[in-house]
Amino acid sequence: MTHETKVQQLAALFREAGEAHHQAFLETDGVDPEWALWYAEYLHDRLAQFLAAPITRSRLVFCLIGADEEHRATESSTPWPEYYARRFVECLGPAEEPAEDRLALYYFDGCPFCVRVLRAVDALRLDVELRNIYENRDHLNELRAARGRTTVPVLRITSPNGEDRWMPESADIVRYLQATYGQVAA
Ligand SMILES: N[C@@H](CCC(=O)N[C@@H](CS)C(=O)NCC(=O)O)C(=O)O
Repeated sequence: MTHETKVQQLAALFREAGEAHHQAFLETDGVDPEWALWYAEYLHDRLAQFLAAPITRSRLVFCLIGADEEHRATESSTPWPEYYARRFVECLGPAEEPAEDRLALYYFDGCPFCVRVLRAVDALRLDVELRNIYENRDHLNELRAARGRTTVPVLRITSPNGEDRWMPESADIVRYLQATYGQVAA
C-alpha cells in the first residue's frame, strides 16, 4: 500500500469514527470533553492494519490530542480526518522505502527530550542531519512553518520523491527509528 493510499484509508476511518461519535453524542450535538477516550476505544482494533507495531489505548489518546492541537495550531485548511490520518501515518506507520529516506533532526542543546532521540540515533548508527534551531534561524523558521510551533525534537523525513514528513514527540521518534532501522534499548 502506498503512503497516500494509507492516508486516504485512514482518513476514511477517522471520518467513520467521527460519524459514530456524533451518533453516540446526539443529545449534546457531538460535544464530549472526553472525546479522545471515546475515539481511542473505537479506533484501537480498527487501526492495527495501518501501524508498524501495536499501540495502547493510552498512546492513542495522546496521539489524538496531539493531532487535534497541531491541527488548531497550524490553522490548517486540511479537513481534520485527512490531517489526523497524515499525522498518524507519519508518526506510527512504517515507511515505504525507509532506506532511501533522508533524516534531519530539529533540536537544541540541553533539551532532554532531544537527548533521548540523539541516544537512539547514536545506538542505531543512523545518518541523521542535526539541525540546531538556535544556531540556525532557517531551521527554526522551517520548523515553525511546517508545524505552527517550535517544540523540539522533530524528525523530518524526506522521501526520494521530495515529500516531507514531520514527526514530533521524542517517544514516537525513537519508536519509529527502532521499528524502521533496528531494535535497540534507548
Ligand atoms: N512531549 C514532547 C516534549 C518536547 C518538549 O517539551 N520540548 C521542549 C524542549 S526539551 C521544547 O521544545 N520547549 C519549547 C516549546 O515547546 O516551544 C517530546 O517528548 O518530544
